[in-house]
Amino acid sequence: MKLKIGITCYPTVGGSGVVATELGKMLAEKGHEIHFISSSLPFRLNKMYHNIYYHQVEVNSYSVFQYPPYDLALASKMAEVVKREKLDILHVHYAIPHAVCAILAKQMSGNEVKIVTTLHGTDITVLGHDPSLTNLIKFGIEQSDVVTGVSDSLVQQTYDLIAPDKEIKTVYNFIDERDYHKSDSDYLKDEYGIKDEEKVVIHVSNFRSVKRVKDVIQAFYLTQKKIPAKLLLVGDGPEVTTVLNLAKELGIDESVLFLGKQDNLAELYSISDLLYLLSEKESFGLVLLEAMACGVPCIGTDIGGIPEVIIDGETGYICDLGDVTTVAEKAIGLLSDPALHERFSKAALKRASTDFHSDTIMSQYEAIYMEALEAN
Ligand code: GMT
Repeated sequence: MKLKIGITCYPTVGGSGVVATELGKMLAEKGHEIHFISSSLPFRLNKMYHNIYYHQVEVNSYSVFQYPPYDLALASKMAEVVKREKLDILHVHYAIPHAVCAILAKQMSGNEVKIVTTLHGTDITVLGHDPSLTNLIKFGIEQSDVVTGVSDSLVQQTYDLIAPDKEIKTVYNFIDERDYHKSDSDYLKDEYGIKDEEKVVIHVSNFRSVKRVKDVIQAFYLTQKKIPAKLLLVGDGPEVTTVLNLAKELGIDESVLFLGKQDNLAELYSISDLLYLLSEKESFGLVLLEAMACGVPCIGTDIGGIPEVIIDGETGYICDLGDVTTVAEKAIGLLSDPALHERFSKAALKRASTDFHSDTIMSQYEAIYMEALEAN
């Protein structure tokens, strides 16, 4: 059955926007009609699809409003699109504000459309601690027809923090395998001045404090004492200056290459030997999956959904939060043993292409849409 699906996400660079956009593209390829309803064009929507439409939410700052009313403008646009295009499903990413906007839009448009809400992490793990928002998040979850979370850990945290009277299903994130695969991009090593004998460690994030990028620098500092290596820092955000200052203080600024935001990540993963993701909050860690799909083993913290993505001792290692010494020990062991590295790399590739394959995840979402349509 072909469906008409509205998708709302924050379309800026970030895991939830990436997943929502890739989902829309893949559903369109399966013949569904997709309507993105968001404040700007999702940044990964870089190709023409005859069955993908984009409806822009205009947020006007009339002087009558003290703050521009994004939520109301979105709900109003959702209701308009639901009615005009006869949407079957509104799939919203984030409980607040998006699920709450969808509930309003559903009421405004005659209560026919079904709401599927996907929780991504920060909506629960950060906002869920704010007592002034807990009831609103609970309302958004309970009034949705079906709710999903991107890891078992996030689902559990949602029950612990918000206690909604609603089943939440885990549907893991996925990537487009056509974009993420190992490529021959060794020329980049020359261009970045990486010597043949040097190993490459990579970290990709939005450099917010929860990503603990200073721990990445500390772990790399210990790693490069034993193994000649370069660290690629990819992304941008509030902690960049502090992080680069730390690299300078430790005397390793020559070995730390800050690349800023980049598009062709598969090429960077393809020249990398190891990825560090040492966050203090992480509901899934999409970059882990991207790296694994390019054959890169990962070291992550024992936090949130990270241990559901990395299999400790098989596709990488799990270390305690802040334990940079163990991170470095594990990294040195892996980077100095080519046979072990090869085994981890193959296992990472296999895991990315089986348990998290886009076909599997897409089928789960399609089943969820059918379940939502059957809900009263
Ligand atoms: O990582 C971020 O800070 C961005 C955030 C977002 O909302 O896009 O990412 C969250 O959703 C991603 C996609 O589901 C997950 O892979 C990230 O782990 C999650 N971030 C956190 O939980 C901090």
